[in-house]
Amino acid sequence: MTDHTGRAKRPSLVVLTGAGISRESGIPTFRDADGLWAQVDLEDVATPEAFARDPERVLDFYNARRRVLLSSDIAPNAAHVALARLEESWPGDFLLITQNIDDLHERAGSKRVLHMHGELLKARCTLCEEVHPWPKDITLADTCPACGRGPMRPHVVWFGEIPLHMEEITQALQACDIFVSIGTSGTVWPAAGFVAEVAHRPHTRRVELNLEPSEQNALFTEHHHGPATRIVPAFVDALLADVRE
Ligand code: BJW
Repeated sequence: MTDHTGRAKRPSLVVLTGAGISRESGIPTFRDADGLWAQVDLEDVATPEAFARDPERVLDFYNARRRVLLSSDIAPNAAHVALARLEESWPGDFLLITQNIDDLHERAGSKRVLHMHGELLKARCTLCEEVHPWPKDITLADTCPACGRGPMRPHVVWFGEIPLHMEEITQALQACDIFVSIGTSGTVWPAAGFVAEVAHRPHTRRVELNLEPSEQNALFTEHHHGPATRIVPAFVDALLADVRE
């Protein structure tokens, strides 16, 4: 249903977030100069082949990141909080898709969150594939609490693996009126292609909020560049004012 200007009355909103939204909370991104891929080779830690070759190295990488995430100095920032407020007040359908494996959106109060690259605080059985809450280190000696047999792996999506929740994501993208991308370089697929998927419908509003123009910059209809803690709350205020008009 649309109003007299042709705008949807209860617009459907999809938000995609990446590592940039959590950087000001103290969690490093991947591809910035101080990012994780400047310290370790992704081929050594973020592929199924790496896990098969040297599981201890891969477990160490994720165990260290899990300990950082659970340390007392990590907390959601103003951008996470603004998105939770947006979901709470939004009059239409709302979906938050995150590429991040941290739980800062949930800690800020977001409810409808899909972690397409998995979750750091969960572990998955390599045999029965059951997923379990796992707020501690994963070791080679750990076995699956469900089947009692399988060694455990981080519940994350490595290169060459299929991201999670793709059916639900595709449906939401097909129905959305507004697509907002926050803090992602737009270099990792399929997330990098979401803006192109919604751009097939020319009237979809496509907003990029990022420190700098991303790889997909040209496909957005609107750009706001700067740190997430500044530009996300300001954008959320403006968007909510707009739908209340
Ligand atoms: C700020 C900020 C601040 C900083 N405020 N902003 C050739 C061509 C095309 C595709 C491929 C290809 N070869 C292989 C592929 C596919 C491959 C891929 O994309 N490779 C590319 C590298 C080319 N993709 C896959 O393999 C995926 N699977 C797949 O495609 O399966 C096939 C399939 C799909 C769909 C249906 C059916 C089948 C799996 C990808 C898995 C990605 N995994 C990782 C690691 C695991 C989780 C973890 O360890 O945390 O996920 S890689 C890493 O990159 C992580 C991230 O989620 C992901 C995206 O990174 P993100 O979030 O964009 O971070 P950065 O660092 O890149 O960018 C941060 C941005 O923030 C920057 O722009 C900054 O400027 C900005 N920023 N500070 C605002 N304060």
